[in-house]
Amino acid sequence: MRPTLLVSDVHLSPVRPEMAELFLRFLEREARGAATLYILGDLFDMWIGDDDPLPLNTAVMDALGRLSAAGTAVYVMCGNRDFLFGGGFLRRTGARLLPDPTSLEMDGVPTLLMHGDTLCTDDIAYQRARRRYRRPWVLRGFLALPRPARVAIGRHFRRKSERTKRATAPRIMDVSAAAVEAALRAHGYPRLIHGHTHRPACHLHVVDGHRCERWVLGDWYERGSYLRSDASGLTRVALA
Ligand SMILES: [Mn+2]
Repeated sequence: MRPTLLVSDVHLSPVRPEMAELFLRFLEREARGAATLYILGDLFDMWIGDDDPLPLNTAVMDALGRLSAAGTAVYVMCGNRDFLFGGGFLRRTGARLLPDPTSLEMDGVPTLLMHGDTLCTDDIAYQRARRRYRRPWVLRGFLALPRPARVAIGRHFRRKSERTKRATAPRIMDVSAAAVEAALRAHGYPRLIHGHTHRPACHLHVVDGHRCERWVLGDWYERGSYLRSDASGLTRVALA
């Protein structure tokens, strides 16, 4: 049986070319042997539409396309940095969009997949802003703008988000225990996998008497990592 691999928060950006190289190598090597690759959000640091001609974006889309064509099923969930994937991206990559949350069975274990930002319910300002800018008419209006305007707006929001991140207490930006418990309860336990917080770990939660695991994926700012699921369970693998 070929394994299932999961990554998130690769945050691909031309400012980190060595991480882009590492991710492209991961797609050519480790991911080739996988039955399924789940990308749980924030694959790109910024996605202003499928028509961005950035060489990095096209290289990654084509590498995902080759991976899909070689027989690995690729699923992409939107993150808070890249929630504007459209038909162009999906056709070129052969990937399928994965709703957030998605619950499925992974190697026999019922598992809930999320990006993770919706679990950070103590960050009230962020949740309010998220509801505002994810309205369908806002997204449609944004995508109708000329590309340079979208790039400028995207950069503005990225800078703003980095400023807020520095000014907000780390506890506020982590997931809330109540939101984790509610998600596990709503989806029938016992395992949740998410990214977003960049705090890789495996936490144990007891929810309504059920022992649950919460696996947090790591980011790819300084090194790469992924989770691998097979019949023996989940393992975290670090890339050099
Ligand atoms: Mn995120």
